[in-house]
Amino acid sequence: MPIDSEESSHDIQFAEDFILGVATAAYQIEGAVLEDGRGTCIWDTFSHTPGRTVNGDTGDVACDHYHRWQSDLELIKELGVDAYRFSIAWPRVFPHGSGQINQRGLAFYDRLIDGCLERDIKVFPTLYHWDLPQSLADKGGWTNRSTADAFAHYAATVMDHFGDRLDAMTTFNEPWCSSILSHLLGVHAPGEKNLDTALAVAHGQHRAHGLAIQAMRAARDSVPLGIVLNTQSIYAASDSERDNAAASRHENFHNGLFLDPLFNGQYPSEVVEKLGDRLPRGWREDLSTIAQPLDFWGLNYYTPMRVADAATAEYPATRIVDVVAEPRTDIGWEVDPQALYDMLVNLHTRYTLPPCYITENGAAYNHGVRDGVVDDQPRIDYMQQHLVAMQSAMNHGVDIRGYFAWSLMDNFEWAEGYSMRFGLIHVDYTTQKRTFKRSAHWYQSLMQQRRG
Ligand code: GCO
Repeated sequence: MPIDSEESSHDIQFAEDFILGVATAAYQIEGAVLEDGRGTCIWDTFSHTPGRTVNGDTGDVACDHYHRWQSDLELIKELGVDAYRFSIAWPRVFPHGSGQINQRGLAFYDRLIDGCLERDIKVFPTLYHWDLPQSLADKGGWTNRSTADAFAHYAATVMDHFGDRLDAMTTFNEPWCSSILSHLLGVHAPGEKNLDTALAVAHGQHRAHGLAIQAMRAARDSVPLGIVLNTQSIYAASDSERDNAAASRHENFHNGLFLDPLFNGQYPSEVVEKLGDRLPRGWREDLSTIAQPLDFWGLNYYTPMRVADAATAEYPATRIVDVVAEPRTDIGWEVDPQALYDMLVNLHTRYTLPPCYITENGAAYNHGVRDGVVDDQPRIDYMQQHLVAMQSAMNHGVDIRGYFAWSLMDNFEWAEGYSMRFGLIHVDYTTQKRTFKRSAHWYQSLMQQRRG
């Protein structure tokens, strides 16, 4: 069903308890990478490796949020949002991934979380937003089963310490990125290109997720727990039989490799048939640990994926193609809100899922400040269209409980460095000056309109 594109997001009647928020991630905004006992993570290593990021940008300083957290919380308060989604940096809590706890790391998140509560902002942390402690990476990272055990201990430690003040907690942010994009496609840290490693990392992260859910529930069973995925609508690049078959294979490999073990307690049968002998030994015994019941799941959505057949390549034997010219954002991602609707309804039909939060949605538009104003109308249009698509999916019966804009402010966009701006708030990285973009004022008005 086409979404009602005439509807404006200001017409959307959000339920009173529908959460509207903003999202960030530790390595993308905090900076202070050598401060207060923080250990090194794989993104420190990767971003300092020549050629890995645009302009050789690193997260060494980023938005200096580690020092500016109070004024940044004031900005979140000024936006009027209900909740703040951020990530806790594992290497701040356990500089080497396990062993000695870094009390100064815990203290930073005490300040941040207490600062949210003082401002009546709900707290939605993520445990792992890609900053794996380098010490663990040096011992095999997620391919080493002991890393999952260390993650579970980190999760239990965080829940023990902060659990009385959390509104939710998610284990992983986009495990597809921290397994496939990073170990098969080589784009993210550690920049490997090996299918066997990528599969072992994906499985290792799945097992870590399951162990962490068990450990956090044992520590405190009152906090809603979930995971954040970046499933995408996968479309065939043409109406040929080969491209349609390619889209089906890619659906299994891109989405099913994550959704199926987490929510069906098994890998897609096609993945087992084609790659089962390349999954880590004993993978079947881990499936029951992986498929822990969840209170919710998070969807990070930006753009669809269009694939064509790549017959000579190894499974899934697909290639991503750009067949739709416009509209695109400044990072080159196609703008297609219908694809958000399609995917939400498709997953709702095919899986038994817990309630959903849109944990990230936003766009890269690199408008600068002119006379104190950042006129980013395309970002307002993008968000408006996707909120309408989300509402249409909700009208179709999809249980969506909230929407978090990516991102609160411009930040380190991984391999793109600071060249791509996703923020509602502009950041001048030379002066660290924050400036509300027009989209921030628009989002603020959405909050005000909702509150009446
Ligand atoms: C992701 C990450 C964010 C990105 C954002 C834009 O979804 O990839 O969670 O860290 O910055 O999505 O790429």
